[in-house]
Amino acid sequence: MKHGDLDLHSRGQARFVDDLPEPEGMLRAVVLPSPIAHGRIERLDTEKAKQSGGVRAVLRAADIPGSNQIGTLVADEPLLAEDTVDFAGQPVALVLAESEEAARAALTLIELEIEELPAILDPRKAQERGELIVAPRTFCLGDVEAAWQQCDVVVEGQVESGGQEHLYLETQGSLALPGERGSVRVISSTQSPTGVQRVIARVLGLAMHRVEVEVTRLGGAFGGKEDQATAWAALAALGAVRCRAPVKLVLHRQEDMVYTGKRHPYASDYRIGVSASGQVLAYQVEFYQNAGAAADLSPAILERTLFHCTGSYFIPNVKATAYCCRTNLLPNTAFRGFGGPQGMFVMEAALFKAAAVLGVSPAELQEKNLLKEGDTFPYGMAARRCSAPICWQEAKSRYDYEESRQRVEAFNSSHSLQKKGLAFMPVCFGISFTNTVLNQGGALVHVYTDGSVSVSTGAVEMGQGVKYKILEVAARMFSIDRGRVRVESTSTVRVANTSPTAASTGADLNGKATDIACRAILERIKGVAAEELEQKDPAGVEIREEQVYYRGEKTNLNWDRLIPRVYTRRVNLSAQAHYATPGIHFDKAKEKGEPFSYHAYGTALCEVTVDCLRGTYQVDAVKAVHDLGPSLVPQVDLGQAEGGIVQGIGWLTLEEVLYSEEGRLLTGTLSTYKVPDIHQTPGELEIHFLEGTENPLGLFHSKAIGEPPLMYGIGVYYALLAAIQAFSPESDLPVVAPLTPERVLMTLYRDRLAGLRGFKTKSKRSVSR
Ligand code: LUZ
Ligand code: MOS
Repeated sequence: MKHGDLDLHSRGQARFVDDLPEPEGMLRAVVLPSPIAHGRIERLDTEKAKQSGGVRAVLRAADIPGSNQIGTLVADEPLLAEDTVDFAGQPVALVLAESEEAARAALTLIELEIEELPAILDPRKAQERGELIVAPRTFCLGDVEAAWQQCDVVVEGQVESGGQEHLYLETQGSLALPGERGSVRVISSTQSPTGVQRVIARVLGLAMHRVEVEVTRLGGAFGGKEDQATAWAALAALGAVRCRAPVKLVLHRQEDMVYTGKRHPYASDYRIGVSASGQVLAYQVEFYQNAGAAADLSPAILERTLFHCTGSYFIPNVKATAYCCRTNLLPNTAFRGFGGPQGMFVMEAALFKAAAVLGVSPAELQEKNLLKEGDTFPYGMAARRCSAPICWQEAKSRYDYEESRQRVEAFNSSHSLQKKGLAFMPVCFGISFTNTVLNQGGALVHVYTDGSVSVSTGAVEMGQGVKYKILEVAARMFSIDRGRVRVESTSTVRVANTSPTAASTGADLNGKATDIACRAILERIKGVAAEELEQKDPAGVEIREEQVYYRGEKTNLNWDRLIPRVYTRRVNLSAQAHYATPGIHFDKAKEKGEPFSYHAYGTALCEVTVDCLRGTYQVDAVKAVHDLGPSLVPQVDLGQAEGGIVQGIGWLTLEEVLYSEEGRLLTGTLSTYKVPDIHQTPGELEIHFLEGTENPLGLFHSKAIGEPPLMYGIGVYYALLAAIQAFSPESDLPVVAPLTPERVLMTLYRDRLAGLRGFKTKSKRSVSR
């Protein structure tokens, strides 16, 4: 990793938005948020605030020159509130002042009166009241109604999964620099430079060519800056254009936690039908997505829940329905996995309970129903190059499942107040944006006359290491030293109409565009080399480790000598290229198609130990076999897998997003919201990249890595449930995440607690024939 930015990061020299040198006359912007979840604005008086020292302007919706609309999928989100507020934390006014202190002082002088309206927080209630952001969608395969008759056991249940704070190290922020004729240049901490450019143009009433958005790097994003960096960039740009001064808007940690949306909580109902031999014959599921107060990316996220509702399994009869429910919470947004984890979590709940009712281990049911080559997903696509069974078998043998199972059983029978649990988690994740249009990438490559190379793409570096993969592509294509290649910041001027760096596709889409651009330059370079060598056949020229060969023979030309010759002969040393994923399509009317370029597969084995006196637990091991194809940059892929797993564990075990009954976030600080630290990291965390596989559809035959490993964390939840079951054997354990130590304790003793007054447990029905 010598050519990365690790030296800058470790020395604190890597620059993020808030580290940029501050331009002369720069103003600071701060936002007045709605203090309540739902209400009608009766009065907004900014006069006193405007008179406050150092204040340049206080802006409200009426000050927006273009359209006060930042919604992208659905036009339902004002940049600044107009007549109503729909969630606590919603921006109502923007203060611009010479210092942050002055701006904050002015905030307290704004007079805001709101008549409170009832707030809906629960997605099921929202659905009952018809508060849906888009029409419900249903994916069907086979005929569930007919299939129930053939099942020997039919089991039902409810599942709840919670939100998750992104907690990127760098909070949301933007620096906006006004230019000539009302144009603006914005440095934004966004995953979606073009998305930000488009919205700023709309809000300011400008053509897109007057708005440049540039991103050097992000200090993490995890989906939280796919759509939700936009508001802060647009507010900074609005301030810059209105005040004709540079404006910086960077959220404090607590502001970021209180103002920005999170992973969607889901409530779900399922029904699963299994034959006596353990074949899952039918699965029906309804998802109630808590979208929050505006659409944001919720409909797309909901779609991915449907795509992954059967997880890593083949089920011949499926009916899955999904509701996008409008509530008065923060607009929830993209988060690593993008609705997929929520869908898979319910599938695993259904298998866990069905296994308990059948009296077999969940592993047996999981293995029996695992996807195999040619199986059809509910959306009509067939599983191809399906490595689900190999990964499962490899995990089973490599991690000594049989031995572990016996060891865990022996431990559990000899310990009454400590129990261990074991669970497999197979993952199958579709790679491509489910919105087909977004599956395109771009690159601009220059070779300078000294032989150094500059690469710009549409990909945003957010710590995931896409930069190193792009660098690797260019270095391999030219066969030059990695130190010769520089991967530039991402700018809408250099690469236009970019898709967000998201959906695990950043390296595939932009790496392939880089590949195409480099190839075009290389062809021209080879043409010149052939001329220089007085040879007829450019195809006979090859560059290997900076040395030029002709038909396998070393020549006296090398990269250093050749490139200036290309320039001297007036041949173009630059190329722009575009890549669009071939072969993908989806018909929303039929809910069938081939939405994904390919699927990522793998299996993890998870082990936990629960202290049944205290409810505390430790994650002993997560060991995964993951099919990645040949890794392009193994350190990057390993880092993504490890980080994803720990983040997945955090989502389902520790991280609890709580709101008051009035819809105010209660967990908006790091003292009330717990993310995993080294103590919650699995004692053993092992990732084995399956050997000998190839993915012809991926970058240098590799596979995308960003999101899939997060879902191995789901296995830790079911390992905890298995441990709880070992303590209090019953088939009807509630499936509510996060499974915090507090909730573990309540679950362990829920029979006894149920006798106490005022303590409610949900009763669940299971039907068995
Ligand atoms: N973002 C998006 C995503 O816009 N579409 C997707 O399908 C997606 N999938 C995963 C993560 N982000
Ligand atoms: Mo994402 S959840 O921005 O890939």
